[in-house]
Amino acid sequence: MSATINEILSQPFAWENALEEAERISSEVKVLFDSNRGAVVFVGCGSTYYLAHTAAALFRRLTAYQSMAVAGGEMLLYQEDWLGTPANALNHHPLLVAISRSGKTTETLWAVEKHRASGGHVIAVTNYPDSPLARLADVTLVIATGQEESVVQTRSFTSMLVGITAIAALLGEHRALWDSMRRLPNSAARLLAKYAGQAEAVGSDLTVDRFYFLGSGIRFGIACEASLKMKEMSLSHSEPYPFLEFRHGPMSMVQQSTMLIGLLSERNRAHELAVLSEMKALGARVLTLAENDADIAFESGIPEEGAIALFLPILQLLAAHRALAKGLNPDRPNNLSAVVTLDLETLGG
Ligand code: F1P
Repeated sequence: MSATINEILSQPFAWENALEEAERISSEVKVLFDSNRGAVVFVGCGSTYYLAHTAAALFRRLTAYQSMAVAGGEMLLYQEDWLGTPANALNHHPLLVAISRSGKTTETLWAVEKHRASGGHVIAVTNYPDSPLARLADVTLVIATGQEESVVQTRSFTSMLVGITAIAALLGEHRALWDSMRRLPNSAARLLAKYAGQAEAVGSDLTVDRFYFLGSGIRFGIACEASLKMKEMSLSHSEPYPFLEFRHGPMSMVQQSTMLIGLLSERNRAHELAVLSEMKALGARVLTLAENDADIAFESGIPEEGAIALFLPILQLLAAHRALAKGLNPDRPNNLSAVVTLDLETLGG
């Protein structure tokens, strides 16, 4: 079996570690947040940029902190376009949360070094404790069991997501949410056991030639990550959209060979299902994921903020099986390396 599929199936163990580590460092993190008067800026690249998006949305919902996500490369080249001038609320002594599986990505490290040089504080989230990023941060959330062989992020991504979600629940003093998250690892194991076969069947159906992942609010960053997995592993046309956005142009692409994958919410399900049924009427195939009443039902009993990582394991498996069905190796994605490093000197960075 491929390393990627093994890592996808072993996620529940890494999530256990993520919850333990988040609880262990939560008081150190709270000290930094309490002393911070600015916004919270989450920084990452590729998958970890989409994790930053999700983290910022969760922090906006669960804590009192003004939160924003910016890609590492954009912090490098266009920080003021994203955060405004230093006088602007977002850019006035923000707290940086740098997210990086490897802890080595050049743009992310550069953003951290620049922020520290200006006297700013940094929290790092990574899977590698002895990484350059971990060494630069004031406080580091390390989930070592999220480390993986495969280039494409799977177990690493969700382990860092679970850790960050737990930190948001603890900082926001959502005690019941934090307690319910302890059920996450078992929920993920049950989900993988129940739906792995369906993920293989759908992933192996090569009559589908394009995918649209629809997710709104806190789920949009997850839709982006799921779409990136489909691209990276199976070299398929794949795009993410907020649900209602899909009607404003992208639906022009719908045909019999199109699959829409809907990451359903609890409170706006009617609006979201309406989009999916309209696209089904145009010939699209539809797959839904949600806490309940869906093709892939989590049935975790965990509130949606705490259960958000549950959207990914089955979608990761689906992408990996599509790669295998196309004769590709998900462990060796086309053109990609596990870490992108740049020579900023020659680039005048
Ligand atoms: C960032 C990243 C990944 C991508 C690929 C190359 O790595 O862009 O998101 O999937 O593996 O590197 P990191 O900063 O999270 O280590």
